[in-house]
Amino acid sequence: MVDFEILTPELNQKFHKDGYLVIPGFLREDEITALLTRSKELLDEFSLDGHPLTCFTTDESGDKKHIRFFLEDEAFGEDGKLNRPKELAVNKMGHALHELDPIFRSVTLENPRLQQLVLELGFHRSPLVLQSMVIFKQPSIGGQVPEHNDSTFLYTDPPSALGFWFALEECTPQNGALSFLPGSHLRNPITKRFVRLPEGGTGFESLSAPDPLATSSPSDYKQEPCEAGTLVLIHGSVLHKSEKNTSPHTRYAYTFHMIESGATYDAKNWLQPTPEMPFSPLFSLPPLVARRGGPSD
Ligand SMILES: O=C(O)CCC(=O)C(=O)O
Repeated sequence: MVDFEILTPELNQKFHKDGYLVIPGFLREDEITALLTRSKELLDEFSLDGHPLTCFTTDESGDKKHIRFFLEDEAFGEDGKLNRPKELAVNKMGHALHELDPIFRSVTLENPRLQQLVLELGFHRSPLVLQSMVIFKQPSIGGQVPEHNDSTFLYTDPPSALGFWFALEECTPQNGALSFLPGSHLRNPITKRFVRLPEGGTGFESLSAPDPLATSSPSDYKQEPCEAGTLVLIHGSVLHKSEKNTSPHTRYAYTFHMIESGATYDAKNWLQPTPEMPFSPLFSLPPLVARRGGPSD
C-alpha cells in the first residue's frame, strides 16, 4: 500500500454526485510511456493474416483467450480491403490485456496506488477485474462511441460495474475526449442488458421500461478534455460518450472495469470467465482497511 491519501473526501463526494471523477496525473510518466510503447508494439506484432477483417462485435471476443484487434468501419475501401496501414486501422484491442500482458498487468492487477484508490473510493468490497482494452481513436476515422452506460454491457445483479479509463495521450474536443451526463447514474436505472442470445450472437434484453422523463439533450453533457496520465473513474450507470476523432492525431486510452464479486454475474453475459482465465480479484486477500462510502449509490 502507499502511505498517502489519493482521494480527498471532497473528490469522493464528487464521484458519488456526478457519477464520474477526473483524476489528473494518476499515471507516472514512465507508466504512460510503457503503456504507449507496449500498445504500439502489440499493434506492430498484430498480423492481418487470418484476421476476419471485421469491425468490432463483442461476441467474437468473449472468450478472453487472446488479445484481439477490432478494425475501424472507415478503414475499409469499397473493395472491402483496408485503405490504410493496419497501425492506423485498428479501433481497439482487448479484452484480456490485464491478464496476459505484463505491462498492462502491472498497472492493473499489481498496482498499489490503484488498490489504495479502490479502498478509498469504497465502491466495491471485493472487486474483480475484467475486460481491459486500448482504444486507439485513429486520426480522422476514430469512431464515435454513442451514449451508453457500462452496466448495460457488464451486467451484474445488482449493477456493480466501475470503469477505470486512462488517457495515454492528450484528449481534446477534436480527438474524441469523453463527455458525461453528470448525475445520470442517480436518475437512470439499468433498463437493458447486453446478452448472448439463445439462437447465437448477441443482443439486448430488456429489464424494465425506460423512464420517459429521463431524457437528455446534448447540451446537458459535460466534455472532459484532459492530459495524458489522467484517470477517469466511471460509475457503471452514468451516461457517457465520445465523439469521432476529426484531428490528425491519435487518442490512445487504456481502460478496464471492475465488478463486485458478491453480485451475480450470470451465463447470459457476452463476456464469460473460463477455468483457465477466471476474473481476477484486485485483492488477493480481503482488504482489512476501513472504507468510506458503500458499494452502490
Ligand atoms: O474511449 C472512448 O472513447 C470511450 C470509452 C467508453 O465509453 C468506456 O470505456 O465505456
